[in-house]
Amino acid sequence: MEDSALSRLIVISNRVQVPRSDDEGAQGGLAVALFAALRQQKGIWFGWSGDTSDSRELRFEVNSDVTTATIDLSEQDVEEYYNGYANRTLWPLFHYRLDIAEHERDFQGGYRRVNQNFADTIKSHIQSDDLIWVHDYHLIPLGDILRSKGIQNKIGFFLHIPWPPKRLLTALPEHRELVETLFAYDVVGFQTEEWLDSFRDYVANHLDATIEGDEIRVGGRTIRAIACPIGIDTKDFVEARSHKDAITAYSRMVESSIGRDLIVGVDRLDYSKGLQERFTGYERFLSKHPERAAKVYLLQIAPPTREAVQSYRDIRMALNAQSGLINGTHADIDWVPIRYVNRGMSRSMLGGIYRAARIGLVTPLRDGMNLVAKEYVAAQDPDDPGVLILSQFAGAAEQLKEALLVNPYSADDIAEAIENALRMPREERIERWKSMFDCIKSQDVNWWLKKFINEMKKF
Ligand code: GDG
Repeated sequence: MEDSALSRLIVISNRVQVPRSDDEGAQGGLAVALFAALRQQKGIWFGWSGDTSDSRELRFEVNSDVTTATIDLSEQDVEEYYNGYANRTLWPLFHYRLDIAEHERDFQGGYRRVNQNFADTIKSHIQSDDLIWVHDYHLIPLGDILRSKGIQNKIGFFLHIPWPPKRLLTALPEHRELVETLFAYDVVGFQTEEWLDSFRDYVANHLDATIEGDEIRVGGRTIRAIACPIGIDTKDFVEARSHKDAITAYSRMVESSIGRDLIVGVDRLDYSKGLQERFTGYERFLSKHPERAAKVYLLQIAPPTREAVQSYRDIRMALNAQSGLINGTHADIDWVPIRYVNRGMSRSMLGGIYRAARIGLVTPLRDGMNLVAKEYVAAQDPDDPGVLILSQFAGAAEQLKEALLVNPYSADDIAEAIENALRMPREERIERWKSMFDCIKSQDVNWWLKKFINEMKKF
């Protein structure tokens, strides 16, 4: 095998989506991070095109120096693999939502079939010295399937979402088979020490693993399991402050906020993001602090996602009702407490909006990392930064300790944090912001990429 410094990187993820700065919509942090990774290192990004058809053709394209290779999925694949096993079984279970996780054999079959199909399609394009990096819960068994087809390259896997505690995971009927497939990889990465601990706890108890430092041995295979928190392209985000859309968005926010403090939330419309609890917490704040009425407002940007799944349609309806009720109860003739925007903004506009906000309200009930928290910090004015209110259950809380950390289930906690943030003196805001900014600057997306790839090379 040649020196892996010269290796190509083959990134495999569910969706391939080349981000553009003028894109309006939640591309998700994964797409932005993977694109940045591939711009650094020559390679191919392989995955689903997002289109549905019965074609099995692999299409290559080059976009901004990144080669993408995509395939379509059939309607049945989308239903069973994507809407089914990925988004109705694994996503809720890994976000501690046992109550809505569905367990259907058809979903499991579709998941296996699409993973097989990915492996069959990519196999002939793999060269002997390529590094292969598989991403996220959609593709857990892919490495194992590639090994069964004779692929001996170094293969890494990174999980973008939380790893649940072992008692929760055992609710998945095929938990053991699924976790065993992870031992086909060389390196398995998690966002935080907490998710890594849960993984180690599971394999020690259910797979009789031998654990020595980062190395975990099960049967005849040893993997390195590490915590490797994903970052944002901090430099790019800071530079984007001067983009004309960012400046326009900033001015629009400042002009429409006169005399009012802006609190901002930006999330894909997903039950894991804690939007209902956030609205309840904000309403508690309004009720406890009538003197703040008309002096603040919450801008919640929440582009809908995964609308083929019922639980996502349910949360959308619930939030429409809840925001309407809060506005109906508290609004005045010249003030609405919540501006609830159900569509995406361009990334540059988001930068301007974050910057104009006195508070970034990021309160997921459970989140692998949460990049919005980091983007909010990156966008702030160093001389007069806003305050980040962050859920203690977001992976980002392990790094951003100077945020105001809250329990997102507690309306009182959220209400109190909002009041504390509004009262926080400038010196304290600067001090907290500086230490968070140092963290996202040193542990940015390039740091994450290098750290993971170096782990693969260590083997
Ligand atoms: C998964 C994990 C982990 C949102 N609204 C708009 C928009 N966004 C962008 C944000 C941010 C991204 O989407 C969301 O990233 P998050 O990290 O917050 O959440 P997930 O999509 O759930 O991502 C998560 C991540 O993977 C990476 O590992 O952090 O825990 O769940 O970049 O800015 N972008 C645009 N318009 C919007 O309206 N352009």
